[in-house]
Amino acid sequence: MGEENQQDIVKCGYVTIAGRPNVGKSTLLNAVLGQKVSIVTRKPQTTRDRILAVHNTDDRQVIFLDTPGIHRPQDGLGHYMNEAANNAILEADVCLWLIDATDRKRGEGLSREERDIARRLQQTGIPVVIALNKVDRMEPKERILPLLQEIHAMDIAREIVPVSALTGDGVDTLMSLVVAMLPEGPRLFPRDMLSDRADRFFVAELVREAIMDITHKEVPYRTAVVIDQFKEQPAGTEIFASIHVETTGQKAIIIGKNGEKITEIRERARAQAAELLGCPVSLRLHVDVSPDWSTNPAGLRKMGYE
Ligand SMILES: Nc1nc2c(ncn2[C@@H]2O[C@H](COP(=O)(O)OP(=O)(O)OP(=O)(O)O)[C@@H](O)[C@H]2O)c(=O)[nH]1
Ligand SMILES: [Mg+2]
Repeated sequence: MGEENQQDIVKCGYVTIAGRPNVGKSTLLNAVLGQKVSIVTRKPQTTRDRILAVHNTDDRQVIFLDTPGIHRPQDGLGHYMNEAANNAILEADVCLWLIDATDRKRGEGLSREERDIARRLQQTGIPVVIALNKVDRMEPKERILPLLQEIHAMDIAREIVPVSALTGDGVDTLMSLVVAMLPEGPRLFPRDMLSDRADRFFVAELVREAIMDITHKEVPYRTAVVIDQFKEQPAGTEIFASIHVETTGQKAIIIGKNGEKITEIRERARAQAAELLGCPVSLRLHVDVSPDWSTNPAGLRKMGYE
């Protein structure tokens, strides 16, 4: 292991997982890694930043970039998210374009937004593999055929693979095809490295995930989480985090009647953080009003989106 093994020649390269919001990009990444690196919710625009995660086996090192869903931006945060996704695509050896095969908004074939993505990918010249996700929800299975035919006719993808990131169906096949397209070389990252992010980033994300699941309407989209203190003590890790919202109304929603909401958010995030860190965690949350943080550059910077 260690030094010597890192010099082995393996299939090694960058695979960017890109696509529209909510198609299952982060679910797929977690499924391949066999652990949760990227937060997942039922709501679109969950992932806000490029997240690097490394999948090592004896014969491969796949460096995944999970990305925010490409959408029509409404504010500074939306622009930031799209740019993070587009930049990550340019880093890819292979772009894994995930499409929700069950999205009825498209009608029979690709939507206009999806055709925009196709055009952009074609312009980059980067090899594309398309995964048609959520096939577990597709009844009857033949409903996928018009979409398959349209994508096939566009000649944009080297491979088109139906998968379910949720059940794992087709994921091994997908990965074999993607890995076969990667260059050969020495590992670019240490074998024991999972991500380029520190634990405090993941804890902030877990708090945001709990908020996105527990609150509704505009609140999930106006919330950012910043870790103020992260103290590793012999008895466990003590974490102080600020939840930033834009209005006092949103603050009241997050706190809830008699503090019930914030207690629920804290308990959920604390339990997940303890699992992630493998030690007891004490989590203190504070809710702050930062007007317009999602629209102005200074606000975005303060929340770590720069
Ligand atoms: N039925 C089904 N649901 C899935 C599948 N993959 C993902 N989902 C669900 O789709 C929703 C969105 O999943 P995410 O992984 O957060 O999607 P994403 O593409 O990362 O979304 P953004 O980060 O917002 O762009 C969640 O509720 C997932 O459980 C699948 O294969 N089948
Ligand atoms: Mg995501």
